Amino acid sequence: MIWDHETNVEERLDDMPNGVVRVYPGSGAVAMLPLTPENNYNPTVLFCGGSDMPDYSWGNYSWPYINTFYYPASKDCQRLTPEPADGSRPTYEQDDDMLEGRTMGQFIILPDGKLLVVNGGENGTAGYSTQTLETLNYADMPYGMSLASQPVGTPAIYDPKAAKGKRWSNEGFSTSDIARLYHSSAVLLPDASVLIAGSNPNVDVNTSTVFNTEYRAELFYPPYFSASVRPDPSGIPTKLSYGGDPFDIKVPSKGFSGSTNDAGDSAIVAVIRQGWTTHAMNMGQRFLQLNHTFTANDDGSLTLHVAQMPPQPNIFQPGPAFVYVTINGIPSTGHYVIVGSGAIEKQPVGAASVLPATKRSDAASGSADGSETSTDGSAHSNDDDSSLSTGAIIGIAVGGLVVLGLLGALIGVCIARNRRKNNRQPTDTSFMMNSNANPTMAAVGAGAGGYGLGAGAAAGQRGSESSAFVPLRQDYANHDSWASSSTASLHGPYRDQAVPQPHAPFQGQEYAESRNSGNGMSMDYDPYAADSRLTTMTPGGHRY
Ligand SMILES: [Cu+2]
Repeated sequence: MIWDHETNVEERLDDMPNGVVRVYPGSGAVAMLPLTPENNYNPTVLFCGGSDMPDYSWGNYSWPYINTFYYPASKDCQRLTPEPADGSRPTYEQDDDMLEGRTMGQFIILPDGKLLVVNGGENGTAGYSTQTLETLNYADMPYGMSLASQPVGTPAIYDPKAAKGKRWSNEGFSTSDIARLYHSSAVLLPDASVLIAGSNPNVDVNTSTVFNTEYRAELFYPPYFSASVRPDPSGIPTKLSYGGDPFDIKVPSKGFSGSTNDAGDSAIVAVIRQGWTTHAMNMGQRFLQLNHTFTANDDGSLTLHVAQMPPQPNIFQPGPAFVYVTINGIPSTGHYVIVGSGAIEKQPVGAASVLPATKRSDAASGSADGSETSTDGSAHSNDDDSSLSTGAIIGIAVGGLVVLGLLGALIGVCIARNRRKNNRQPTDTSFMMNSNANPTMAAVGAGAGGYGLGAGAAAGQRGSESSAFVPLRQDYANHDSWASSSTASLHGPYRDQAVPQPHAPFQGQEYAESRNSGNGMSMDYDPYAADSRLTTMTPGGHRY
């Protein structure tokens, strides 16, 4: 459906091909592809996975009519450009299948313009229930309340610019053994790693069921962390306007390898809004590539001449974002920026930035060790002790992790909810995790990749260092230890807030107070759980 909110006119689009349901509880992974100068900032949406269960299966809003947890999730992907540039009617474009079926997969747009899909399950749907029409008793439900099974522990990366048939890769990716099903989350961090947390396909905290309530968080380091150095740009403004004068970003030569001309050609200056994450989606997630030209300086450094935001506030709303500069596929850290006025209001709009012509210098080149920062397949050298090791980069990244106010939202809410210390740290991993790394490596073949994945880089080697899950160090039993390692306030303002009555705006009261005498649940936030408070203590056969 396309809705013109100014005229309040709806235009119904064709049904999703192949009968795949992407919305809850099919819950496919959905993201807007990067908005770039090449696509003239015209949005295209990517839909992957979900479920193509027959209509009958979905049930009656109380429970599904089939045992969803045995039904394979979809691997189908479609693209849709809602407003084609030529004015034609929007049509779906069949895209490459994912490497495995996924329900509740979640897309994270990385600074290099590729999309990471994480989390989810190979079978079933989102939601939870105490029964299905095929399994009438809760005691007989094979995965407790979970309507999904076979968690997918291996992320995959989708390259929207790759040729069809070569867009997906998970070669060398490590696999988490933590199930991330319903109520899981992920978000890109300023260091370009991805924070992954959550999962609770149960009506309330449940630490003893098969897919138990999950408090452990992890960091996933995408393959670009195999680089020994990353670009260290300076001159990134703290505010971006819609149109207006361009600005310069300086990238020292020690932050990249190879010719400076190539570095300039490869550069991506991306404005990323990570979005607000829950239920395996990031609402408002955006990636916008600023236009640029460059000057290759004789000292090897690179000066990027960068346009302001396109003069169209509708495609990237005002407010906070991060700017990453990616050179040869290796991103810098993110620099915090305010887009437009930062407020929801009419935005000043200037003329599109006019950029100076590119000036090349064939003699200029970066001074970083070339073995680990290029993306063109050069050999990966491990015997070079003059550069930072990969471990060093990851170590630095971990050290810098918890500095984020942004994250406070996630962490603070988690802590507010994790009141009962005894319930913490479930470690049951007795269920089957699905690690497809090896089979799909074969399927994807050597052509995939592009992160310095050189001929000399054995998959096993990369698996151990270029993409990795790292448990987030934390002490759930002691909030002070969080506080001491974080500048984010754990006591406010990121607390559950009261919703005194349904559909009322937040009142700013602390939810903890209002639920002290209640059942300790946060169902007021879950539109699918309107009557779940009635069934907290004794599962009574409802689907949420
Ligand atoms: Cu929910």
